[in-house]
Amino acid sequence: MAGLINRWRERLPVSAQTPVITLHEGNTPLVLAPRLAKRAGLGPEAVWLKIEGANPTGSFKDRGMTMAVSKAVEAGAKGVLCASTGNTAASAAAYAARAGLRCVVLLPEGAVALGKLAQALAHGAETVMVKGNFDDALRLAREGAGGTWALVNSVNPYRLEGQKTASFEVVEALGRAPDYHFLPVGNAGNITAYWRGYKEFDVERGSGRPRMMGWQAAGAAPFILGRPVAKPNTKATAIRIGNPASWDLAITAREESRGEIGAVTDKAIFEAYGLLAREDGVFCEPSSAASAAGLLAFAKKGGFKKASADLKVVLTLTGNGLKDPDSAKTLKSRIRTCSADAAAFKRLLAKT
Ligand code: AN7
Repeated sequence: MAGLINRWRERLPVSAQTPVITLHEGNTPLVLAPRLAKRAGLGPEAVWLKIEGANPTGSFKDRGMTMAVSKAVEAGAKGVLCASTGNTAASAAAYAARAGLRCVVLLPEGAVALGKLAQALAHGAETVMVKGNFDDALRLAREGAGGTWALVNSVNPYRLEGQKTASFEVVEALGRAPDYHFLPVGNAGNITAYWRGYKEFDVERGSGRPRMMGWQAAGAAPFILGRPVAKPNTKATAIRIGNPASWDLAITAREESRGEIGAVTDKAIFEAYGLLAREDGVFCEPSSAASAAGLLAFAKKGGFKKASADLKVVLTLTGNGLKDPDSAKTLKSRIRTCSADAAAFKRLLAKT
């Protein structure tokens, strides 16, 4: 059955009366990354990528949005509202269009990747550029919510319920929970949701629990500083968030799982972004690559020293690389020109 509500209905807060607004999200690929594994000093079958960019709007947000929008329709909402660094807006716009609801998205002006803005506009979202950062936009969204406006940021409890299904899929694919789960952290909803999903399956099936390994950009790392960051700054705009909404829940996930939340520089994030694309063939957006940068940093400091032979590490790649063409242009790449002439092209091919 298509879509994650139909697939996981008995584990989600829905009833037979809940209208299912779906674009067939979920059921995303879990793909080995042997080259990245090698760079981390691990075996060729140790590192797996959960490709959330394969969701309908190109990010993991669709898992939460199918739930949030379905429940909004069930509750009689006339519109949905969100603040967003881009992906939540793209997803809300698509699911609201599908449901026939109004959709208002609040975006930090000048700090949203082009593809995400294109998605919001294409799906007809009423797009508002806020003169401030994401945290300012979320404050406005919270103020505007209520009445017939449903807030669909991850403070909406249905969002995390939808997102926890990614853990179910990982456990089903691997036959058990991984030993470590690496993912980027912005508002900290996803790390919370994954941990919830793993615990739920472990209680019922004894499938085990990973250490949750969350990664922030060094310029937007409130969890590392231990307090909100007033002016978060990173080129990984999706995680340019200074005051995470799910602060306490993320700390709980870290502590219960004996995990870590660390920070990686933009330089490390963009290096990992290029490596994933060139060496393992997976094009994610820069923020997603924080998980790979975190893996490499953790490996470098000797984090895997006592690893067992069948170690399993999963990285969530949260969004599709196509969303952010401007960042892609910063990658080391080469374009040559050629006249429309076969001989000229053959000469070009002969040169390296
Ligand atoms: C690609 O769209 O917050 O820690 O407004 O787009 O659950 O917030 C996006 C976040 C990671 C961080 N990777 O996840 C938004 C927004 C990508 C993202 C995150 C986001 P959370």
